[in-house]
Amino acid sequence: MKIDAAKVIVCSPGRNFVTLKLFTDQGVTGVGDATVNGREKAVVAYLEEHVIPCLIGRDPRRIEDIWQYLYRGAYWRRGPITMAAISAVDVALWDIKAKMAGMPLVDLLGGRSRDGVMVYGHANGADLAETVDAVGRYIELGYRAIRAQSGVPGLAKAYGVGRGDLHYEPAGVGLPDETVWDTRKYLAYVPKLFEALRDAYGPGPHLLHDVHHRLTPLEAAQLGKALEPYNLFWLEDATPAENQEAFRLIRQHTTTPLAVGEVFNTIWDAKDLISNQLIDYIRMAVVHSGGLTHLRRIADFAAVWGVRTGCHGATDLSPVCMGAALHFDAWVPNFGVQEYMRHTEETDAVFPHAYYFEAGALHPGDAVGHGVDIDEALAAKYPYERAYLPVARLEDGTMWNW
Ligand code: KDG
Ligand code: MG
Repeated sequence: MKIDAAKVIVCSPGRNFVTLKLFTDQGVTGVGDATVNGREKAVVAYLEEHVIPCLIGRDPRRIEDIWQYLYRGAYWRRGPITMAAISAVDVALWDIKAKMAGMPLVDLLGGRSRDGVMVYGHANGADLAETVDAVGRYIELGYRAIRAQSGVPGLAKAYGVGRGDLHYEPAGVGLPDETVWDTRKYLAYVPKLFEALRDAYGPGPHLLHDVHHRLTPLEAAQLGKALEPYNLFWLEDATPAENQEAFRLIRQHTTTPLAVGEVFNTIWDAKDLISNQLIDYIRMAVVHSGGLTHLRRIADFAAVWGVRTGCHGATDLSPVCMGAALHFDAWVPNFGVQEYMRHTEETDAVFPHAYYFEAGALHPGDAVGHGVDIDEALAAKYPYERAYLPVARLEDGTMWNW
């Protein structure tokens, strides 16, 4: 059996997606997501110029060998572009293997460990009252876990506050939007938000919050401590994690559970955080961490240290990534939660999928493979548009972490 062709499809049904489709001489095809938000064309070139020529003629059943060939063989290892390209190949190959076996992918991974995958939705509002209402709407929709983000008094824009109730999309067409950040205003406000949420909805719902890399380790420790009375499910990306050791300081001061990892690419980015038990949830996504082959290893390593998974699932991760993630989540023994930020109707139409939402959980469905495809004719109607994530500056103009 041979891979006899490969195609990279770029489309923008509301936002940009990069999809790899692999073809075999036996007529079985597989698809993988290769989207890196705001740097899409870099992955396209990496795949087209450097990966696909090495794939043609290879046996698609040899997933491990192809993974090692692309990782070790590049010499210049790791990084988001390389690992997204490897992931796209890996997920397409698992899709092909599961289709050949006539099984949903979860059955190849070891079978289901649970009936549904608990997801958290994104509630947000321009102010405290709007955010409290938005959380209530998610509870009515059946969500058991909800991320709450709110506009901050005195700041014109805040991370996580979107344009509508059920959709939040940070990337914008054109050059990067500039936003202004002030840590003191934020820190004074967030505990009030979670106090109001617990007053309104009691101890039942799991509540989550994403700091989005904005704080220093000490400020993160202060926030974690201030939020302890409200029993968060997790506090995410409290400080930038290039320096894994930075989380030790946060950990020493608070028992609020910590989640990190959406921007990580390999096990090496998380090794110290996990083995020193500095975090509770590892957020790496199928698309940005080398696919299922690598993510499985990270999850097994995390299980040794009592760390659970909480895969990134923002809208820039395409339905192909979501499909693969749900098969992984349904299997992985140390599952925590899966992020679910709904795609638009246009995106859902371009990527027909077997997964569905029911009672606060996503279900991968019973289709063979990972259950997600791309409608190429429809995709062609939505050409690529250059788009970027926003950037952040402090009030005096200094660049900060968005
Ligand atoms: O591309 C960046 C987004 O995926 C990110 O800003 C979303 O932080 C995010 C989250 O937790 O979903
Ligand atoms: Mg995040």
